[in-house]
Amino acid sequence: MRFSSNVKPYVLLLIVGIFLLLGYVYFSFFSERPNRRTDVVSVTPWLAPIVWEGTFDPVLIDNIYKPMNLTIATTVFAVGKYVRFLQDFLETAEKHFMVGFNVHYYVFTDRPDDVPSVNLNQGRHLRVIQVPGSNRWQEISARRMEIIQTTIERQIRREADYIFCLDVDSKFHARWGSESLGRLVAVIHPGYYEQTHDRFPYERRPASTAYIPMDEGDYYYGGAMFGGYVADVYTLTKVCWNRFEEDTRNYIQAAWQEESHLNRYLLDNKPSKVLSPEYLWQDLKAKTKEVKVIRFSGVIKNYAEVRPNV
Ligand code: UD2
Repeated sequence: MRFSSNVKPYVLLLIVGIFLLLGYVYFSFFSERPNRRTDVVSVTPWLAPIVWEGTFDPVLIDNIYKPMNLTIATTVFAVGKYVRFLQDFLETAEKHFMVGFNVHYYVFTDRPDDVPSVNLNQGRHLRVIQVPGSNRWQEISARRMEIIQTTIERQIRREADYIFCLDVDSKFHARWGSESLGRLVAVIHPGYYEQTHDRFPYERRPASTAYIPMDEGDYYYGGAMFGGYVADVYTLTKVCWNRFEEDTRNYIQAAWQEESHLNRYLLDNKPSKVLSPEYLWQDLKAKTKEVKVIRFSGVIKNYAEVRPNV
């Protein structure tokens, strides 16, 4: 069939139009846009959000939470030589962590004189609370549950709305904001997010109260961060500490101390929000393609040098 010369321009226009339409459809569906991630799971089977870059609008979410004038308690333990990590932790938190919110840091240490003086932004305060040292790092790490519980009872419940409990040997590298707020918040451990749950290092001995059978478990959560409403974190720390003590009375210590108890607790009490490993990375781990932003990451440390025992 031959087109007459005055039909040709219309056919060309039609072809160009079809190509433009196809291009639009392709970019709308396959390009990366805010609030759209197809390469990661962004909701749990119990319908809690899993927070990844690209699944939330930071401006919109801040506009919801900022007018509430919330106070966020942040606990951090710096016992023994771990006091050396405080400066970087606090300085980077002032740049990236809950910026624009009231933040109360509670620094627990046996070396109050070594707590660095860091310039804090408006609405942010730091309290130093003296705690005993120990010659066992396992005890320092696990007793955080007990000490957080008693400090919530004594003061935090009157001073804050939300609480985050964080490891000190870490730095913030990018926004950690109101998208992380929720009733009960946990973070997926960066070492296990690509593994199946039979590979998770849960406590596997039935004699421990942290026991999780091989066929159970949702995620492997990192002990370096948990948070939520003050009342919910209070119950979490109380239950975990009681179970830790019950184990001690039975001469057993869970594989990863309080982290094992945290994982058992969160299996029974599902978090209302789960943070992706963007919120708990490790400097020694190479960035993977799903992780678009590293927000908080553990520094490389010489365990034999910083811990009181190995
Ligand atoms: C993992 C967990 C950690 C904890 C621990 C339990 C991650 C990334 N980290 O880290 O949260 O569950 O396993 O075995 O999930 N601390 C002191 N002084 C010490 C020792 C520890 O202050 O001498 C505090 C400090 O705040 C530190 C935290 O306890 O950040 C955890 O200790 P760690 O960092 O040595 O534990 P690690 O790296 O095995």
